[in-house]
Amino acid sequence: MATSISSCDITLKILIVGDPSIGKSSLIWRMSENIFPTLEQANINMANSVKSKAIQFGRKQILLKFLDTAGQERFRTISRSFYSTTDIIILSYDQSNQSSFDHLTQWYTEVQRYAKKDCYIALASTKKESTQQVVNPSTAQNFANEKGISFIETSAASGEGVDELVQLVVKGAGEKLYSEENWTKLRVKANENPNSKGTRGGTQSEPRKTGFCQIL
Ligand SMILES: Nc1nc2c(ncn2[C@@H]2O[C@H](COP(=O)(O)OP(=O)(O)OP(=O)(O)O)[C@@H](O)[C@H]2O)c(=O)[nH]1
Ligand SMILES: [Mg+2]
Repeated sequence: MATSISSCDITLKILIVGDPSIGKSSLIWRMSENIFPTLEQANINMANSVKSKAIQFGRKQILLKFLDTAGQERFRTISRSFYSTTDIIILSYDQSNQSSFDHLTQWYTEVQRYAKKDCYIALASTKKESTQQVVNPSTAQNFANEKGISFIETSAASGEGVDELVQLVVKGAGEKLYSEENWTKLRVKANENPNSKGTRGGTQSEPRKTGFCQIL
């Protein structure tokens, strides 16, 4: 049964899965704090820690909680408890690493097996700005089409595609988890909000705006 979103703010848990060293932690840092972390930052304190970010959607605040797999993916398997509590799974591969793309099928099978039925799944590449591109984006797009999921190219280093990825998964998960009617009402409110006109960037004194979401 759809949960009413008129009475409560929403928390969405996000898990990024994919091969080791493809930039999962860096993408979490970029999505949550809008910075590209040093290697040390990306690795320290990520085990057992959850990064959070509040985004404003109309008059509602949505809390995004990013779960980091902290090395579990080395065995190409992740604790089932991660999957069972996650609302959004971002399947990821590195555009400069062919085998990380080749392993997507295995990751997708695992996600299908253990994720919640109403979990929203999307495909995101990493390292889009890298000069060592080996995976053709159209091949990834075909993979996504086959699975019926959306695909976005991103770079934690340059920030490309990251806001779009946040918008995509929040909208996708919202529509999947909450009734279409309630989510549509919320979207109307978002459009009424003069601060959510879709400008990207923003100054330091004003919150960064990303499409219909305003990043707090
Ligand atoms: N060029 C480029 N390098 C990146 C990008 N994102 C991450 N990296 C680099 O890729 C390496 C791995 O990044 P992490 O974020 O630690 O990757 P991870 O998938 O979390 O790695 P593990 O947790 O060890 O599996 C680091 O050297 C990062 O600096 C990116 O967008 N572009
Ligand atoms: Mg990591």
